[in-house]
Amino acid sequence: MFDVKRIRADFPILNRKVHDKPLVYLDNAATTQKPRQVIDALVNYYSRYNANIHRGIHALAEEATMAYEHVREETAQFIHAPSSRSIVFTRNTTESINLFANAWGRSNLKPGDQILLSEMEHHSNLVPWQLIAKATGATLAFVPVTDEGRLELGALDRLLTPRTKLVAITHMSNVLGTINPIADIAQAAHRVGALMLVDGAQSVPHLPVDVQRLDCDVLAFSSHKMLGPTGVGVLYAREELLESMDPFLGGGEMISDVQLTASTWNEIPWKFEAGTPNIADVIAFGEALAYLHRAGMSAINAHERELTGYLLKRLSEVDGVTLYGPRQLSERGGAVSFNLNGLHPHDVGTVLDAEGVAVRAGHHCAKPLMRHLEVAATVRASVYLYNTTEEIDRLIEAIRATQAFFARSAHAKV
Ligand code: C6P
Repeated sequence: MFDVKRIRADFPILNRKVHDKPLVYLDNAATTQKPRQVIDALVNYYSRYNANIHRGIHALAEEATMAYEHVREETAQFIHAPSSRSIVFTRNTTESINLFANAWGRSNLKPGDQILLSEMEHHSNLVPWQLIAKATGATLAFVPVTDEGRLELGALDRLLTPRTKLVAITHMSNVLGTINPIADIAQAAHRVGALMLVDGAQSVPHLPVDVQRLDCDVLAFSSHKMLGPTGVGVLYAREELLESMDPFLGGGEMISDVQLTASTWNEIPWKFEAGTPNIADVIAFGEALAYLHRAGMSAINAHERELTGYLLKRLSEVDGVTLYGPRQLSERGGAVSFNLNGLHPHDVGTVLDAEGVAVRAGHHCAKPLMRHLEVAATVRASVYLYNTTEEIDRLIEAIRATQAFFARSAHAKV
């Protein structure tokens, strides 16, 4: 059985109060909380074997190198990558996509080529492509979003042409919660000879993800959204692709030989990890992966699905709530956006915070999608493995308190 009580006991922060109320943390799509195993790994590294990696011949350097490289293996296993040579550590999803956009895009795109994105992309999977398109003369095209918050997949036939060189799409929308059928999109992309890049920032933390089943060429995700520390991202790319690409950043670690006017490159994946990496946080990320593996990604997903169903049901019972994104649980994850009639999302977020409930309110770094939804912002509650239905009840009570608060102030103004 999925033992939420036992899981919660591993997260010290969940015991704290906010504004004198027990914290209800429902901002997991922004970043997740950390179990003590991850926090302890950081303290253990700095207190016992802090050293630079790959360079030293002393015991500490060897231990740190072993631990860091072991996490590369664990990361490969977590997403079912055939080899850890496909795993590049970066700072976050944003950096992973920028790395790929620059290292691959600058030498593979030319005027007339097309990059196919979607209207529901986070700015991290949009702005890097705008920059590369400008630099190379390639153009951008977009899969539209339907009124139900799904991708309009029927448009793929029209949008995918031999000019399409890359399809870059999110696996799960951080606003709508929509889970996109990546394997189908990848198949269509490959039919026209395009590569498939997946933004996995919201999916890898919540679903079992298998890069071989998805048949994607590239996958980007962030440690901090899956119980790990901030400052660690992952770029997975097929080995041949990484082999064929020039480095993005130059400096220490990423070279094989350096002459005054030219250099040769280290093997993959180190060719893409210039300078001293984020050793401590990568090692602690390994503890996050182990934690998720022990809990079981399918069990986590089933728990979240139950919470999401309950959250959608309870929200739809509240008068004046507009919900965004698909209702079918098989098509969505646990990031749930909504608005309350007549209330600004930031005001809602502020009153919820006063009740001890942490949600996000804003454009969620998806401004084109906000324009499509014809809103400036939404309130977003997002669940994870440690959340409970009682916490969702607290959210609903807090929403009703918010409505009552603003109804009173409107009344007082008259
Ligand atoms: N979304 C949110 O509150 P970074 O910041 O690089 O770790 O992740 C970027 C990113 C990329 N793609 C998707 C789908 C995302 O949701 C995010 C991060 C957070 O929704 C912060 S804006």
